[in-house]
Amino acid sequence: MKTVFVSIIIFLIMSCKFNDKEDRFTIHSDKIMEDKAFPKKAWWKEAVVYQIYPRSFKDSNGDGIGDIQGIISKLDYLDRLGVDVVWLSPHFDSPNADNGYDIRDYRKVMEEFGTMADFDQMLAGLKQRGIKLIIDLVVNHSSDEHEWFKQSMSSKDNPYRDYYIWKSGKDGKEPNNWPSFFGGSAWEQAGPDGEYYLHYFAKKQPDLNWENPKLREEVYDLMRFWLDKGVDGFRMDVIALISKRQGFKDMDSIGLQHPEFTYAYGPRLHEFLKEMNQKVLSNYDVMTVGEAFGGTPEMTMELTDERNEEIDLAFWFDVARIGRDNWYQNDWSLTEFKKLVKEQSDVNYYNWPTIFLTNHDNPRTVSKFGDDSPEFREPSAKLLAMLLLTQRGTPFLYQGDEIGMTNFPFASFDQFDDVEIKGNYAKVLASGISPETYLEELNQSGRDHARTPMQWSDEDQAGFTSGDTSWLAINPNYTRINVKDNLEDPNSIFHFYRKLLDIRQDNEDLIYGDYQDIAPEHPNIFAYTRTGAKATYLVILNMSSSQDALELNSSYTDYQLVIANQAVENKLLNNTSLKLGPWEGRLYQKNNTYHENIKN
Ligand code: ISL
Ligand code: CA
Repeated sequence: MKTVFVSIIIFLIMSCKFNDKEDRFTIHSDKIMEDKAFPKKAWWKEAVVYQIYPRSFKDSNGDGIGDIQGIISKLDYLDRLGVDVVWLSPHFDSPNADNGYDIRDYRKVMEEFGTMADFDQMLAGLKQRGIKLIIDLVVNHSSDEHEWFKQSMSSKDNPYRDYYIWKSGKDGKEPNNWPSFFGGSAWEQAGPDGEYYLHYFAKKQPDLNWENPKLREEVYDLMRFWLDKGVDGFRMDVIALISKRQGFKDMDSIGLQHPEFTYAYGPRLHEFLKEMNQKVLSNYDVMTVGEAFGGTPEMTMELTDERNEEIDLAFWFDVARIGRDNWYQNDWSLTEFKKLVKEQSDVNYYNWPTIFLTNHDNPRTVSKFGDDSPEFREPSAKLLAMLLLTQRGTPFLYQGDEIGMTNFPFASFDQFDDVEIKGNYAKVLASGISPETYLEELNQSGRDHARTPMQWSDEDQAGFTSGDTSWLAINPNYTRINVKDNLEDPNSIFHFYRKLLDIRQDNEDLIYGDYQDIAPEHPNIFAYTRTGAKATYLVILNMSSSQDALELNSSYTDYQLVIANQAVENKLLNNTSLKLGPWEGRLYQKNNTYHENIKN
């Protein structure tokens, strides 16, 4: 009996699999779906996010500094591109010790950026276009010019004293050997009683004391202030650092090399985030994404597992920062990169990945992951767009990447603005690195690369400002790399992003489908599939500046070409050995239809 039953099953499968009628079906039984249990849908899983660094996006009043009216003047541009969410880097009142990541008043708009009326106009303008807005929540630290800190510093028994972290020195020195990320000690002496306050970042960024329930309530209040204005969520700055290890013990030499592992994922992090979710976030339909460097993928998933009710998404930096050791950019291999992408995407049913290759703290995507030479900048920028927009997870794009903006040619240190670069200068030289070497390394890894003003046209100042200077030098290549030329050229990087955004938003299986790297060991080609209920997609990316080939097994036939960054002769994939040109990227699709009757 059993053999009869088995042979029926085999017959069924064989007959279906090789049935050459139009309505042939691939075995896409419920079994696959049960195993993978279709992820729970959410708008923030389907959205593509575009990060704006307001200081560098668009200046409307000629002072050389980007502002909110400048953003408002470009809302139609964002709408045309087709992004769903804008992540706005800090827009709050700040002395700009760290370009807004040092907040002086959480309920006021930075003067250079405009007024609260401007902010409300921008928010309304985005909503009219169906674009959501998430803002930057910077609550690991504030500015030292915040009223809370002025009070806290004034005396030991001031009611705001414990809004920050104060310790007595030890043997006339800092309380312990913890370093700041921005050079020097993480402790600074201040106030009438000679105590030290903690600052993981610049001296002007004192860390807030999350052990203090009153401080936590202040944070929840300011979150409600912006959510009640209609903001759709938060990107949470260095959120994994808010719980401090209360022993404040000295670090050993290993810890000192990578302080982020000592600073991140402290003992009460999950407790604080659960409280924040319970008291604030759970009352709104919002999206939250935490900046979570300093942990493993498993630790990151602890933050975003929906059963834990903490935050929705997290940035895990091992992909975007591959090869990085502080400011050093070491070589890396594509196979290593693909392993990290798999780790990032291998989340369980209750998690959802983020996909990003840069942000305002990192070099330009095409310069680090592509080839920004005149010959290959365009094809490689388009190929990277395919990578970002066909992966499983929420893609985060960074302003300027949609036109292939490149790193800036820094020729001297005085061209840098970044407090992290300046703060580490003395420490780097003291370690025996020459200024030339540091400059060379920073020309690969410096944060200012991503902060040079947006290049809108080939006019003066790249159309960024009507003034004759801008707060940070504009890349001299703006005459050939700018939005205006991109909009006018149907084959531009911009229009390629726009088409890919359309394709992604129209094909649910590109969003929710399973991810499978089908050539993990290939040294130059990144090839993977995305398999969903209706269709299987095949993405083939030659991430090298030379021609290469990929052997596919015979199951990859009858795939239709959807889009490619270079002309492709045969739109139907029916041979199994593929030759790809330098930086050639292709997206194929095969529809999986299956008979309803087969299921019962
Ligand atoms: O990696 C870093 C520390 O070694 C920095 O590039 C960066 O500061 C870190 O990723 C944290 O970034 C966030 O917090 C900083 C701010 O300077 C960054 O711009 C922000 O993204 C302090 O608020
Ligand atoms: Ca301005």
